[in-house]
Amino acid sequence: MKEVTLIEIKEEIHSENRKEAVIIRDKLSSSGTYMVNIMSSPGAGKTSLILKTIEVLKDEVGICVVEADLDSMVDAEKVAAAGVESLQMKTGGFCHVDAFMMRKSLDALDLERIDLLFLENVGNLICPAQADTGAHTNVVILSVPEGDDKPLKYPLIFRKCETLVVNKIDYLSVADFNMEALKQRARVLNPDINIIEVSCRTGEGIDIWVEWLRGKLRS
Ligand SMILES: Nc1nc2c(ncn2[C@@H]2O[C@H](COP(=O)(O)OP(=O)(O)OP(=O)(O)O)[C@@H](O)[C@H]2O)c(=O)[nH]1
Ligand SMILES: [Mg+2]
Repeated sequence: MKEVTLIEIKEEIHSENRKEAVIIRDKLSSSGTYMVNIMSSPGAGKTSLILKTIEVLKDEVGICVVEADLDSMVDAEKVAAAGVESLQMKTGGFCHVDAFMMRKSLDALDLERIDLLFLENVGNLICPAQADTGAHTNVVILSVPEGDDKPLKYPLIFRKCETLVVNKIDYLSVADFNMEALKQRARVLNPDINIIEVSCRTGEGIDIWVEWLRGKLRS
């Protein structure tokens, strides 16, 4: 009988990715660029939150947005129309961004001019949670219409994020959504999680989000 050779591909890929992510974070830090990785399911409001942030911070700090999508330039064009540099990363079917993809994007950017770099990750609550992109902070957006049970179903992404933005709170009056239950479920997974409630439609809570970002940029 022959011996079976076992190669742990998944662990090897993750470990290579982690090393690359450390290199990216160092590179960003040395150019004074703070990177925010924004994750959510499709349509929760990633682009909307980025556009709202641009409205407030555009004249204060140098902003750039890396948009990751399976296909299309739709979101990058919205960012460009808002007067901010954007880069569209077509993942060609990949359901998340990893550090190697991020490295390619950074090579195309002049980091010296960028204080705040957003990555809008691919819309997906599962795969993006598994890869370190090199970002300084991870943000997850959950929108009210998605339901308050999502931390129970997709725990990893809630464990990996520093901040949970609950978007579309303008729907609260008509939705079957229990904010306290959501917060409690998120805190069981991640006791230090920072939770910010916003509506990108009405602008409610955006000041709190922007203040949190300003604090990060100062630190
Ligand atoms: N009512 C309401 N609608 C919102 C809010 N935020 C975003 N939307 C709408 O929700 C839809 C999706 O928002 P996007 O910002 O494109 O969501 P996304 O997460 O970037 O979507 P993908 O990039 O496709 O994953 C758009 O029609 C927005 O106008 C909000 O706070 N309230
Ligand atoms: Mg988008």
